[in-house]
Amino acid sequence: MIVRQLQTAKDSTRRIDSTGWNSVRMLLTNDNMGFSFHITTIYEGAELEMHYQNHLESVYCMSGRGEIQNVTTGEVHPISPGTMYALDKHDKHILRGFEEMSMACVFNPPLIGNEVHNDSGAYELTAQTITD
Ligand code: 9YT
Repeated sequence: MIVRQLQTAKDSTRRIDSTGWNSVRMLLTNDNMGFSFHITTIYEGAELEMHYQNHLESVYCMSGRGEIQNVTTGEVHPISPGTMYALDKHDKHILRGFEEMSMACVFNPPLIGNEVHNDSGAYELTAQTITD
């Protein structure tokens, strides 16, 4: 069994900071769960264009408000506490935070460690492993 505390993980290398967001990577590849699990904070005013070409991602909003736009179709969906979205088609999207949002995110295949978005908004399948 694996048990970790968000507060402890936040103060470790599991916390990744990037422009407009930070992510605390609670479960990663080397936990052998078949997915990774992150608690991500999207900052107020963030506008993030992403395209996870190598991963499937599901996101659940725990707090805050924003929206997600499907870049291909132009469709916009509001996000508030209780909203889940799944990028089942590797959908290119723009995530906007109208307020700071706290999100629970799952990635398949699991992230390895310290991934941040590349120029096309994807995570590469290589990264530095986090062990603790
Ligand atoms: C919700 C979202 O896609 N945020 C970007 C960060 C990502 N979820 C991560 O690495 O945890």
